[in-house]
Amino acid sequence: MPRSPYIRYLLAASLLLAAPAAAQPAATGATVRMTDDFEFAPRAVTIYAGEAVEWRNASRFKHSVTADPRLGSAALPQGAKPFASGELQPGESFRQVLPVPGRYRYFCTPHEGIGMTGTITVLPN
Ligand SMILES: [Cu+2]
Repeated sequence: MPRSPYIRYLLAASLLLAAPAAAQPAATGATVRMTDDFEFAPRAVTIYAGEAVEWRNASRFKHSVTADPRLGSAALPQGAKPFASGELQPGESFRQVLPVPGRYRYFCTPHEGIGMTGTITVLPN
């Protein structure tokens, strides 16, 4: 049985209503480069709650973004979920939305021992 034009209209309208939430990614509050000198640059960034931080591996080496206290010297505000990029190849990037305000300390798994760490301050909005 063919769908009536009215049903098709309802379907189209519901898709339009659903679209904005799915199509609007969180704003990028800060971008951090992962360098050949085994550093996060800048090492400390500040964003507002609900924004994303984006990391780009701009080096010749593999790096990671690891904010999980079970895996090393990371620290998260109360109620924040641990996150980890896994291994990022040269040229790859990783993005994390942070809805919980507070101070985050993260590290690079292969280079934590030589001081490749960073902090994020998430301000309430
Ligand atoms: Cu690294």
